[in-house]
Amino acid sequence: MKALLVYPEIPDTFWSFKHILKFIRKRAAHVPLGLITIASMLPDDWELKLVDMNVEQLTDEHIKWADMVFIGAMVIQKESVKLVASRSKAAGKKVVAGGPLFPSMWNEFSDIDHFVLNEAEITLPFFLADLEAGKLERVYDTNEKPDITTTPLPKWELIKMDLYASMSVQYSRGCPFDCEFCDIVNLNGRRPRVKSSEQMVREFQLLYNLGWRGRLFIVDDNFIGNRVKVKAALRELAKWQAENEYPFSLFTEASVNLAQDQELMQLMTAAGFDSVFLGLETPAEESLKECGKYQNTSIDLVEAVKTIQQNGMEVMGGFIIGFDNDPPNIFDRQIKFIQNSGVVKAMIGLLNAIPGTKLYHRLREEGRLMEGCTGDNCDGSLNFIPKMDAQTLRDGYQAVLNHIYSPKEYYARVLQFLDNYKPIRKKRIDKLEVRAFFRSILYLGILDKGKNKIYYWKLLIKAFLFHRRSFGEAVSSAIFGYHFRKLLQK
Ligand code: B12
Repeated sequence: MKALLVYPEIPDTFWSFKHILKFIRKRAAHVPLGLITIASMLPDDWELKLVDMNVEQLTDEHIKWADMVFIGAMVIQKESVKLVASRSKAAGKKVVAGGPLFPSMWNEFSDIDHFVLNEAEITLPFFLADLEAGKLERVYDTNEKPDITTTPLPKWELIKMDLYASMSVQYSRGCPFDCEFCDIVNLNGRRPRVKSSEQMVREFQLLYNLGWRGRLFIVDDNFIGNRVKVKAALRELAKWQAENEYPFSLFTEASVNLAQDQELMQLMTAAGFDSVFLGLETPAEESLKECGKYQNTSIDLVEAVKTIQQNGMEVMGGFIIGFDNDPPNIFDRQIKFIQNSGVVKAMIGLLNAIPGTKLYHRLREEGRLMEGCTGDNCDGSLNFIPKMDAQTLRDGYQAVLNHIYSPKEYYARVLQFLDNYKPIRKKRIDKLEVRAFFRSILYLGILDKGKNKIYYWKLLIKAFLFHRRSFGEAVSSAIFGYHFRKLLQK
């Protein structure tokens, strides 16, 4: 069997970091971990090829080569999935699909023959057994949540590592919280399931042996969902990182209660974490309650961000506008909230009702749901009728983006962050970063518009004089600012 694994195109979004990639000569920020994980679950005697359309083109030759085309995707890749499926179908190939896009939307894809839904550790063996027996069904599904200590190591040899800015490893699945807009409760459940510490060390060692050095994304829903177990794993990973001279700088996603656990923050930085993404969402307490994000109501969110920064990790934040309870002054409040927190990389989105979420079901019951969830929370689209006038909401949202990503406010936020950030160890500067630095001088210090150049040089000088240990963060923040300006300002 010749199986072609295809990862469809992700449009230019907040997370694609497309405008940054030219600074570091990479084609994509992240690897398709789901696909290379299922690749290890396919029979040993199958021939496999992977095409990640974010780093290379899917050609007719690729499709012609295959007996079966396997597609993995999340909502944002929906349009590209349809094109890949129809091209494969037209070439007479069987098309199989899995990944977070499909559990709640599989019946929208008529060109896909078989769906292997939810976690493949459970559903893929049934598909493979039926394939062997020659009696395939259209949908393979389960409510069961597998023990991920049995998940195999990803098939990294399918990935052209040089083309990516970071690699990915997963430690846990599931999140104990139950936020109304999030898909995780449905997909991965509320009881966090974790890998063993030894398994994590094996995953790190494999990437190290394959020559990877640099950024490593721990792609968990909430890395600190099981605090006892994660602390044990972090002790092992810290030991491994120290023995190998910290080859990987780690980042992940977590809940805001991280700020209340000093030991956990220390263990994370000891293991090499230098940044963490938090769902901060909104300063409006009534909106936090509305979406069930109670964990954010019992804590001062701005202080929590500062505590984490002081403990050696940059905080990236997710913010949402468009809750039913958002007051009319939400736009100004979000601006102040973001500026005060010093969250440089602030992902501000309009609320999206992703199919399958509790929010989606509530809005449908209330007759407020509209067609067309793009999956991109930063494209200004709405797939429901908001309580606030829709145009006021869109205009206000765009005004927030224009304000916080204006060079003046953005660079002020970077300085605010540098004032507060206490890096634990000096950043390793590699060839890639030196190249990015020189390119930033060219694009931001020479070719950028008048005033923007001044902000850039002011930042570099201040960082050099007062924040020398964080100089790398200052440069990379300036580069990220360029991506956000290009993408989000109108
Ligand atoms: C890493 C990650 C990203 C990375 C993507 C990296 C990449 N190259 O894909 C980045 C940071 C770019 C990202 C961005 C976004 N993401 Co994201 N992301 C994740 C995260 C945390 C982990 C994904 C992962 O690698 N998991 C590890 C692998 C092993 O698991 P998996 O992919 O689910 O694969 C398993 C099964 O799904 C299945 N499977 C997967 N593929 C295939 C293929 C076949 C053929 C088969 C048979 C089976 C199969 O088998 C695997 C083993 O069980 C997930 C949450 C999660 N736990 O999955 C959210 C998640 C996928 N993201 C989500 C969302 C909403 C987004 C954003 C829209 C967020 C936003 N608000 O802007 C953006 C959109 C993209 C963009 N560019 O802007 C949603 C998707 C919802 C949906 N129904 O599609 C998720 C589920 C999180 C959530 N809270 O709801 N994301």
